[in-house]
Parts: sequence; structure tokens; C-alpha cells
Amino acid sequence: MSPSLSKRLLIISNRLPTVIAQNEDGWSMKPGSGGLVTALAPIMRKNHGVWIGWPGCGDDAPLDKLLREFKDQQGYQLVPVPLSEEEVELYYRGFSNAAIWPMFHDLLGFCRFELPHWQAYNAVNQKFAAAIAEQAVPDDFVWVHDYQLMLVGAHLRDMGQQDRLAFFLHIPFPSPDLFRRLPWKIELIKGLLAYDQLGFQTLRDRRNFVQTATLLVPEVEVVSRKRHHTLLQWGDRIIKVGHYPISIDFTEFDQGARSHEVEDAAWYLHENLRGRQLVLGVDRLDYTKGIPERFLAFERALEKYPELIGRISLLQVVVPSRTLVPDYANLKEQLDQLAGRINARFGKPEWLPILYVFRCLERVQLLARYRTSEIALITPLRDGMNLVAKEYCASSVENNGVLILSEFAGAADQLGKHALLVNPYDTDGTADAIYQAFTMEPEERRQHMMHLRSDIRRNDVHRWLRRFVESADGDN
Ligand code: GDG
Repeated sequence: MSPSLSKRLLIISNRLPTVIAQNEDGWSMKPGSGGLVTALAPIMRKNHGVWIGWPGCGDDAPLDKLLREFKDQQGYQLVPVPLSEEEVELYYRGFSNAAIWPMFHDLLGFCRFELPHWQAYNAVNQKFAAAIAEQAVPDDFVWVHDYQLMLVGAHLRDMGQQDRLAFFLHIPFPSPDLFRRLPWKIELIKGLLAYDQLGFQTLRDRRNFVQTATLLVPEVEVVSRKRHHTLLQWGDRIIKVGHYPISIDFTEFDQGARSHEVEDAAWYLHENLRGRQLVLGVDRLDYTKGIPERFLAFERALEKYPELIGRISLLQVVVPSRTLVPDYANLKEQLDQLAGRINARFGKPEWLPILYVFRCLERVQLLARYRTSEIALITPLRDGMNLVAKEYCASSVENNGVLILSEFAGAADQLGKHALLVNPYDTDGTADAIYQAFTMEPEERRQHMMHLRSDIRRNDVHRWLRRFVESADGDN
């Protein structure tokens, strides 16, 4: 085992990886279901790791008791960083989600740059740094996650932290031209340069970062460029900048999709939609996911290829998210209107073109939709990776699914050869891809899906974790 994999992990993310719930038996705290938690849990347990983050629950939850129980059950410790409602408003909904999120997804029009937001972001990042400083001992592997916490490393340095610090960005990193628009660009890029290891999802993100850093901080020099990383020098410090595409726990989806429960649920779904191909979309409610553009492309496909009418339905699952933010509430309204209009235009008593669900599905229901849908239509305007694309393939156990994927999703780098790649801004091109997927022969579908599945099986989230952590050790 590499030296770093035997270290104690200190993971820091905006939210603790838990789901807190209250029912008639009282309160409970369970680990979240994301791939990151699944991948990290075994090594967190083995090396007595610590996860630091905002608990995200109200004051009425008995947090101390829940945290103690969590540690006894899961074998690793959670350390909460409580945030006030004002901090959540300014740091989280403000700077993180109204400045960084749209800018890093190339959607400058949604950006709001406000000084109080930036100041709160700075202050909350300092608060996280203080929580880390209290926990960290020399030789820990300190690993900060995502765009809400980019300045944590710099604050730790100010507090005298000399040890290695690592950071992974889950969303894209923008081009230097876009990044330059940010009023606090120098502070932010220098903040990122305080880490020793910076991880991005794709080669493009890594290049964007290296170009931005060398442009904005002229003393930064490129020392070497290798396949998986670039070494930068800034003063007497060396910074390793790599790309590590995140993935999923393939086996969990593959086996889950083969379970009886999922098989039954999948059968019911198609029983009700006999003779039709299902096109699946699954997204959080977010303007980066390209859902209105997708509805329009689907409408265009029905116009252009009338033989699809009555024989294909778009099943769109939208998981409610950030609904208190006006841009998100507007998007929800836009989707309701578009689905209503398209259904009124093409629908018949026995067939609706768009089946639109606005809620979070239970896991069995999600896997059933992955397994049974003949086509997945995943068309974000920009996405760090997009795990739904990988989950769909891992669950497509009959090898009969076709993946239509946006060329602007990080996942396109890895899956593009065996998916139908589309530009989500190109309504006609996406409509053509829908038709091409609909008419694709079973053998061709099988060939592509087998390749996709074997790629994701090999490059799963466990490999991602090893690659990132081992990369700290040496030349890989
Ligand atoms: C960020 C980056 C990057 C969705 N609907 C339901 C449901 N989901 C789960 C999926 C999937 C997750 O939500 C969404 O993951 P994505 O990767 O697609 O997107 P983000 O949330 O935006 O994540 C992204 C990721 O970080 C990891 O680095 O890939 O680019 O934006 O796991 O399964 N889960 C359930 N019901 C649903 O209805 N249970």
C-alpha cells in the first residue's frame, strides 16, 4: 500500500456526508448515499478518519448525541462546523452559488458579484480552517473538497500549517478569460495555490487552471508537464496539479440493478408504457443541466421525425434543489410551462410525450428507470463530470441502452467514444441524435454499452480515490 493510503484522512467538505431525519422513533443520522462516501468509508474506518463539515440541520436536532452514535456505528468521526443563517445566505447561497457556481460553468449571465458575499466566503473558509487546525496532527492526509472551500488552504497557511494540503474541485474550472471577470481573482487563485496538490476532473480543467495561475500570478512557473499532472513552482513551493476523473461504485449499481426489487419495478414501468422507447433524463433542478434545451430538442425530434410520435416518451426526473433561490424558482416555472405546452401540442389520450417528475426518487425507483430506459439523454450545458451518465451505464445490465451525452460534461472525455455526443445548444443536432438512438440496432447498442460498462467498471470510484491519494507520494 502507498504511504499516503495508510495515513489518517481528514476530509473537509461544505456539508457533512449525512442524512439527518426525524420519525416517531426519534432522530437518526445515516451516511449519505453518494459515491464519495462509499469510496471513502472503508479507509476512513480503517485509519480512524475525520470528516469536517456543516451539519446542515436546525438547532432542534440533538447533534452531539447523533455524532457519537454515528462514530460508534460507522467507525469514523464527524466534526461539525455550525453556520448561522446569515453565513449560509452570504457564503453558500451568495458567493458559492451565485458567483462561483455560474462562473465556473461558463454562465456569466447568472453571476452576482457582491462584496459582502465575498467577505462572508472568506470568513467561513477561515472558520473551516480553524476547525481543521484543531483536529490535524502531523502526517494526516488533509483533503479539502470543492468550490465552497477554495480559500481554506490559504487560511491554514496563515495559521502556520506547514503540512501537505490537498484539494479536489468537483465542478469545471473556467478559462482564464472567464476567470478574469471575478473581482477577487488574484486572492482566489493565490488561495488555490496554497495547496500542495490540486485535483481537477478533466485535462481541460487542469489546463485552464494552469493557464489562469500563470497569467494572473506571473511568478508562478511551470516546472514540468506529464500525462497526469503539471508541476508548478511558486517561490520555494512546488504544487502538483493533476486531473482525476471521479467515478461511481460500479458494482453497487450493477448488482443493485440486477436485484429482484429493481427488476420488478422496471417491469411495471414498461408494462404501463408498452411498445414505447423511454428516454430518461435525471438531474438536480439546476440551470447548468440544460433541461429546457433538452425539452426543446425533444419537441424538435417529434416535429422532424413524426414516426416517433406515440412511440417514444421523455421521462424527466428533476430533483428539487435550491428552490428558494429566484433563478431556480424561475427555472422550475419554465420547465412546467414547456412540458405543458409540448404535451398539449403532441399528446394524445393514450400517450404523453413528456413524463415529468419533480421529486427525488427512492433508489430502487431510480435504478429501475436506469435499467429499463432504452435511451439516456444527458445534456448539461456544462458539468464537472456527471455521475448520472456513469450510473445509467452501470445499471444498463441488459446492454440495450444508448447514452446521448453532452460534449460539455466531463464524462464525455471518458465515455465519448461509445456515446452519441451532442452540443446541447444545438437543438437540431440533439433531435437527430434522439432519432439515431431510437433507430439504433440491438447489436450496435450492445457493442457500445459493453464498452461503456467495461470502462466504468475498470475506472471506478475506488480507483479514483487511490489515484488521487497515491499521487501525493511520488511521480504518478
Ligand atoms: C457535482 C458536479 C460531478 C439524482 N436524482 C436522484 C438521485 N440522484 C443522484 C444521482 C447522482 C447525483 O444525484 C447527481 O450527481 P451528478 O454528478 O450528476 O451531479 P451534481 O450533484 O451536480 O454533482 C458533477 C459530481 O459533483 C461528483 O464530482 O459529477 O459534475 O456538479 O449520484 O444518482 N438519487 C436518488 N433519487 C433521485 O431521484 N436517490
